[in-house]
Amino acid sequence: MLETEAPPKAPARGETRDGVRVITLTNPPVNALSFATAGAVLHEIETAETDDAVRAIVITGSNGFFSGGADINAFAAGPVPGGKTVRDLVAAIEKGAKTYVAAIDGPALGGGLELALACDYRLGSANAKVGLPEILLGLIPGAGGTQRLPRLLATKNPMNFGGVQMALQMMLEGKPKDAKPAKGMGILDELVEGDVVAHAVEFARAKAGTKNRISEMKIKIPPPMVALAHGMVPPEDKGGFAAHKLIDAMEAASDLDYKHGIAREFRIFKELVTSLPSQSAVHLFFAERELGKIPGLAQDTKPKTIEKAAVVGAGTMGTGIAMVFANAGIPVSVIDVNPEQVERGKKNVADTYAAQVKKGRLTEDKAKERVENVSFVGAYDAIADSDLVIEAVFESMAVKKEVFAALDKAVKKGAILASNTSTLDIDEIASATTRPEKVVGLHFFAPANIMQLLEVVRGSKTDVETLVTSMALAKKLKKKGVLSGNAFGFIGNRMLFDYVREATFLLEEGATPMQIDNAIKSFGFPMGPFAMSDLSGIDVFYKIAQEAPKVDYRQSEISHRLYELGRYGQKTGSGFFTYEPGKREPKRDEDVERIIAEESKRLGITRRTDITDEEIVNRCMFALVNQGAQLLGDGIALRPGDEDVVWLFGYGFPWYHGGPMWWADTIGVKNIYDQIVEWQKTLGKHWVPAPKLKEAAERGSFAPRPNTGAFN
Ligand code: 3H9
Repeated sequence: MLETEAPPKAPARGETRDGVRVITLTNPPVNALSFATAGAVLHEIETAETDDAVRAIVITGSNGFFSGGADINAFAAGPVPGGKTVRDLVAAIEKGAKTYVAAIDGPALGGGLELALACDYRLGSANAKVGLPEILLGLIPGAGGTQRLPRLLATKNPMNFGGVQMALQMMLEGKPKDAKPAKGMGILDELVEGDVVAHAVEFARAKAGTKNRISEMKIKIPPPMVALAHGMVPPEDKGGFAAHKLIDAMEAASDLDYKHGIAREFRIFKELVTSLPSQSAVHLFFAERELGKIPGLAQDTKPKTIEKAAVVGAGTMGTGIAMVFANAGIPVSVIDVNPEQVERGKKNVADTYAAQVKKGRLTEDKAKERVENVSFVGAYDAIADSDLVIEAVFESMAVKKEVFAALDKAVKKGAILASNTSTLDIDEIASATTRPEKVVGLHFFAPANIMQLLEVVRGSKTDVETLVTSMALAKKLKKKGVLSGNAFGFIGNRMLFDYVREATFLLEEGATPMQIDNAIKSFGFPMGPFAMSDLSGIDVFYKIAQEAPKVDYRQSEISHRLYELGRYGQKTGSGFFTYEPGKREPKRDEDVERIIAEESKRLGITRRTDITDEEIVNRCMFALVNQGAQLLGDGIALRPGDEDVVWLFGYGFPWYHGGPMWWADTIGVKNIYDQIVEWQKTLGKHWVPAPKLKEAAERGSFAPRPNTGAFN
């Protein structure tokens, strides 16, 4: 009698080919091992195990995926009574009597690789990719990965504990390995050209009757290596919770036999799956995948192919953007009339790629190809046939309008004209052209070739094709494309202005730049607001302030005074802090503290000595959340998750807090609302609770909360 029954529409199928049963996962798009899929595969395994005509079993996936792992939706939804998981599959294979071969075409990730590791052999196509990325979800592998991968790699690479290190690094980084390195490491037994399943069937038939269980391999992990590993990952409360647990689980592979090792691994997995950092990471995983889903856009609009691009402005931003296109294999021309700027731009491109070659990140050939993909030109005629032009000139409406008028005349009809403005009105820029429907904001973050965020700003006349093309382009450029409405500062900077406003008001009330930056860093940001201002340039913020809409509450003069003193930040060696030549470490500056005290006096503010880190964090974060809520209400941001993605990839918000809006939910959005109502009375009229904040407070959260029950 079988334990499981085949569900009516099974997300797995089985067929016998001359004594070999081929079990194929058929759960599009990535063959995630949902309860239903695991149940169907288990049914197939049990059927095959009891069928005397079957001598060996091949497990494979469909649609170019082996499996994307356990169904991440299930972590939020919680357990289903009697629901099967990848753990049941791994256990069934472990106790099975037949020979198992995994035929891997495409990604085998997380539970997908764990399923393959439970098999006796693994064959991969050239497209195979194997990895245990659970750490990126604040988890550890929970279906034997921490026990099998180290055993396998230590056995295949015994010299100097090299295999143990490989396994540890692979699980701590969460980055998958391509087929070739995976074969080199010993994860794949064979690399197959052509039909990997057909080859696996032959292989399985030849190996039928043999067992090669990784669980029986022995491993020794030296204690100093464990101690070293703990020392290399972030502290538990700074995003390192799962990393430390992963090292603990892996240690069990050395200290305990397999049976006890997987029990420990699963105990840790269950603890992590309901932990806040993991729930935050899962939230961000799905928020990222929501980005492209834009309500109201016709599904049948096809993006235009961008075959040739151009960038106006050979400054750091312009050349950075050009390199993003070159990296994606799209030829790009950079136009600038200033020959010195062009020379600097060329040097920037050449130096950046040379540095990547030096660091071993790029081959000489690839670097050459990319350098050649970027050409520098001096006149608009040379970019007339571009499909897309991105303007990256000085942040001034007058200058931008001039550039757009010229582009409109010079560049072919139908081409998209984009602005890299970080704040300005896209509609006004578009008004300088005869094709406002083809004008869009593409706001890259500096350094453009490194930062992953791209705000796609929709003007009131931007047409659907331009939007769809821009969102598809973001994917092609390997950026997180977030759609924003057209408001001063869009999503990211609009929220930033309120955050910086509050930090600066705290200065006037009694805090110091160092105190504020340290408090924000202890929350988990890589740098505080004042080190960030110094990095971005106080002159940049000053110019933005000139174009900002006027507000009816007090405006801090501190950064204006620094600007007047020529203290622009890191580039001038001083700003809110001072910097030793060639160094980036901010140092306290008493002159700045004197200026701040003068400002407090001028404003009639009695400086307080009781400002705590908690007050600093709350005021800065609540400012972010309140503006985030305002932007939702104004229709500038589509979803709270989009704002979280913006702050994660554009501003260094700590992933383990899940983004400002998610974090608000975790600490209780009603608490934030009540506090803001209170601050409106005590701190001033700049604290106005946004209507969407009030709504969320009444409802209990911005977004539905995940189930926090145990995982079976
Ligand atoms: C795990 O395995 C735990 C075990 O150790 C233990 C268990 C006991 N589940 O990214 P894409 C969806 S933890 C559910 O745009 P790509 C995704 O949401 C898991 N759904 O495509 C999207 O849906 P929609 C460890 C998943 O080609 C669609 O698939 N595994 C899952 O650029 C397409 O996704 C991982 O962490 C999933 N596991 O990249 C792998 N994976 O269309 C996470 C994807 O409705 N996944 N979806 O928006 C990935 O890294 C990438 O999605 C992958 C495909 C490389 C697979």
